[in-house]
Amino acid sequence: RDAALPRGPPAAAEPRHASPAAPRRLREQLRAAGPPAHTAAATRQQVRGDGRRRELDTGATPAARETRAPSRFDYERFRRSLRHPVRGGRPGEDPDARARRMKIKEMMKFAWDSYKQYAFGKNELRPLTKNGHIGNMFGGLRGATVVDALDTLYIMELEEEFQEAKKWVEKSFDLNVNGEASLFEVNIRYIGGLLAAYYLTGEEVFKSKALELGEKLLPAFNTPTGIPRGVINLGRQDTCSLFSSCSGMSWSWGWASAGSSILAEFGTLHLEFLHLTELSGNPVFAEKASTSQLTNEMVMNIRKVLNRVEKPQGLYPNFLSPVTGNWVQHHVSIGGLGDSFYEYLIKSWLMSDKKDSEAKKMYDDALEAIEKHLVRRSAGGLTYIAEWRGGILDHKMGHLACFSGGMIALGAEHASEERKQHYMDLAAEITNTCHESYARSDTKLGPEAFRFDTGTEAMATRLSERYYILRPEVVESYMYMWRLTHDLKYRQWGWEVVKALEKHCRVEAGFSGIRDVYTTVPTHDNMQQSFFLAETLKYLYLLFCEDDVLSLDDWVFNTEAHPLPVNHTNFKTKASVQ
Ligand code: DMJ
Repeated sequence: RDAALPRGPPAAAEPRHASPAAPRRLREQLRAAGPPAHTAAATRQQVRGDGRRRELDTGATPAARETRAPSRFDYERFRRSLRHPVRGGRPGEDPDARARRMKIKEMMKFAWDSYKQYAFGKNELRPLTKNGHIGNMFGGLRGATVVDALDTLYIMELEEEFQEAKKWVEKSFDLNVNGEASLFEVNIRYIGGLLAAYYLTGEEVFKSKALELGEKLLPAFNTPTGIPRGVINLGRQDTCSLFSSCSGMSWSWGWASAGSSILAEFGTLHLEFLHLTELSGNPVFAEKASTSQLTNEMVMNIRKVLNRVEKPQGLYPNFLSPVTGNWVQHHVSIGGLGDSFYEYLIKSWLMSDKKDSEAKKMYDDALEAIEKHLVRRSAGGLTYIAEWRGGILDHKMGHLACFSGGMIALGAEHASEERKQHYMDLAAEITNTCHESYARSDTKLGPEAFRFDTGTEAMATRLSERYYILRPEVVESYMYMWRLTHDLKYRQWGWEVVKALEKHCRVEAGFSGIRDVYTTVPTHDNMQQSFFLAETLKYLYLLFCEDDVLSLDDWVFNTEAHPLPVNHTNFKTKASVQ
């Protein structure tokens, strides 16, 4: 989760840990296979395990793309398989809930309109200076807010705005960029956003952009273990010709110990990559993505490595070497650096229509270890999840860790009979603690991190941890807790957040994060994060919808709140390559 945000300097400024070993391996394979059949710029070749050569369409030219076979994914059949309509009001619903939902829709429209007016096509809006921000998380890609907002606009029935966003994707979303991107961020925001937009609307443009971008991420997996590195140069594939060096295409973050990869980054690919496989109609891409090759194998391979390596006390540390497949440090956290790895285990199982039992077991075992070693109760009776540093507990919980209330509730439903209630209680207690971190602040918004030591409970103790950047995790848990318990307090708590956002974060030209939640005259950070539109406003809206709007029976939300369908029917039969 969001390893790139406030933790480290930008990718471009990082010392690089090039990955010579994997390209070398690739080159050796290629040499063993003999000279290339042809060397067209847009085509590379790789050798399969069985020694046969296969072509990798880089999709570098429009002509190359046109030769792709039409998709075999049967969209209409997929839509018919959904158990509930995806959006819209329901007869007889609570008028207060409707009114609150409409207020949240107005906030979304305001956030979108402001972005459109001052920053359209840039990655984020700077609402105080009224301009756009590009940053360096997305490797030259633009329009992060457009892609992140698509499905929220659609679900909220902001039709005109959705069309504006779609048109931008069609006409201006350029994938031929050259820059260093976070594999994780591009995957959760862009691939996730495009996939969700496709599944919700059936518009081909979203699918083709997702597949094309997905291909650009594949070189990150060229490491000795197959564990991807965190940073990828999106523009460098074309320079990696058959017999020339591919090195320099991916790196580890400079701030990550000893060239390691981050658990939450390589552990947060599974949902999107399985859908890239599912949707691929391009024989070349599908071949890569099918059972034994690239995308599927890549994400399944990550699990193999994780199952092989010894876990201290059953816990998963946050840093793993992509070269040796061993842990590099013993820091464990359900917040930043670890978080969405756990989330994707339970969601992989749900998305597989409860067939991926390996993911379920990994989740169950991990949660048991977390509960035993990390979950603690404060003197004041608040349950929290501490961080673990080689056996020593740091009694701190990050805002990011607050997604775990929702995750544990989601998993509780499917726990063994004797554990169900226990996990629901744990989820409710953690969500309550996260609510306390909001309730104890002057703005009623929560800090980036809060602590349980030196007499403090659920409050930030360091100046550097007092900020709020429009993050979603607390309202995400309210949404799941509401859907799974129907306890009205979760709607009340969500409404408190709406009021606080309006009061402290709404400015003339959009919404801004604040630097200190403990003062009612907050300083704004001049940034409307794209996840505010993708997640915070979406989860708030869903909190005031009937349960069958984006029903949890039909959809799982990726870690950026982009809905991906549960695989109830085996569409792959229809969609697979001949
Ligand atoms: C989002 O990009 C995602 O939720 C990610 O998993 C964590 N960080 C941000 C929001 O806080």
